[in-house]
Amino acid sequence: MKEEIKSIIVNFPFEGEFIDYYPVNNGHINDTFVIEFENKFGEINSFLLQKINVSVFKNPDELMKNILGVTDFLKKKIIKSGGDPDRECLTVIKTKDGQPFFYDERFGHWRCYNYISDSYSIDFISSPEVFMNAAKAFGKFQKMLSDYPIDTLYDTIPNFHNTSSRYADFINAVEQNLSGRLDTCLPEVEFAKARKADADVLVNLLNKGKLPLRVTHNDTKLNNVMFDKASGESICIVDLDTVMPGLSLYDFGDSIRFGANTAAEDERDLSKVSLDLELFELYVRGYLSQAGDSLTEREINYLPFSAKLMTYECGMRFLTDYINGDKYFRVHFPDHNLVRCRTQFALVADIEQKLEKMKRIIENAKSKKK
Ligand code: GN1
Ligand code: MG
Repeated sequence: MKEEIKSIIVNFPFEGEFIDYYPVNNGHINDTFVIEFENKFGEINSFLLQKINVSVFKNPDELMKNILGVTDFLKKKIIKSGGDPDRECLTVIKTKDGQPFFYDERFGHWRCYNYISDSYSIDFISSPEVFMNAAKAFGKFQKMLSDYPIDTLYDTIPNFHNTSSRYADFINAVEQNLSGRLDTCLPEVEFAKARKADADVLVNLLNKGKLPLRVTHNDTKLNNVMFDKASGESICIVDLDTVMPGLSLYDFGDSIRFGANTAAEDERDLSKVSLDLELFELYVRGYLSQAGDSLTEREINYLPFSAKLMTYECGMRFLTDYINGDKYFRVHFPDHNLVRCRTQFALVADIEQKLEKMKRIIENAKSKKK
């Protein structure tokens, strides 16, 4: 691998001597590495090198145009407000030829970002404040992009959070049973089918003009926030591949799905899976403190439902991929997608029990704002 990495990085304008690389293993789609160079003063400079998964992101030119547009826009705002654009926003490092990624038939598509020094990301909530900080970061991200020219964005993955179309993909997978695994996941298939009506709710509201289309992140997992090592404050939102026109509810709901679950996304012991209502409340407060003024009453009212819907959608995507034979998400063991699906569906069932309480939390947050 080191030889492959070396052949790729010579195409980027790095200074110093290439010292080492190591993989970053928390994504299910792209391959990510930290690469290190030593300069003549003996200092180590790090960068992020990423292989773009072009079977998922089929048009890397459009993908990178979105990212360059969004990062340029964010950097201007960060500078205006006195922030540090290199630390609070990703920076694409272009190739020696000025291209946003390097392509070679043998190696595929590779891009490079600055590495945000003295920062870390997490897969689990270490303290409630951390989740509050993540909520503020995603709320602020939403607000900063509220006047981004939405028509200039490409759909990097069409119908990404169109849950009606995700449902159709799922039914299609069941009918084709490409992997022959259908008989190993019948209860999960029934669980998904029983909630078909939910799949259409937000899509219908959007189509009727009752929910506004916004520029959204669409992959608001906790590990897509970088935190400052010294202060623990959130600094920067990363993984901008799916920044596209979408609903604010997608971003809110997906954050809850991942961060307010008391268990990991692929926990096998389903008794550990539940929605932590305190974390939900903290996220609501943090998110609304930043994005609240720009959200409509209806968006706010649908926040609890969005947590259920995004968890259902994600579970259904894992199940679809399991039935299709693990073509989309990276898996680390044979039934990984089924395990992930079961965890998501256990969380959906728990959210269903807690929806009334979640609605009360929203009412409470709204009355405090008034
Ligand atoms: C994928 O690769 P990662 O972890 O950033 C997926 C998300 C899912 C998530 C589930 C482009 O994100 O939509 O919610 O896995 N990204 C894509 O963990 O499909
Ligand atoms: Mg992602």
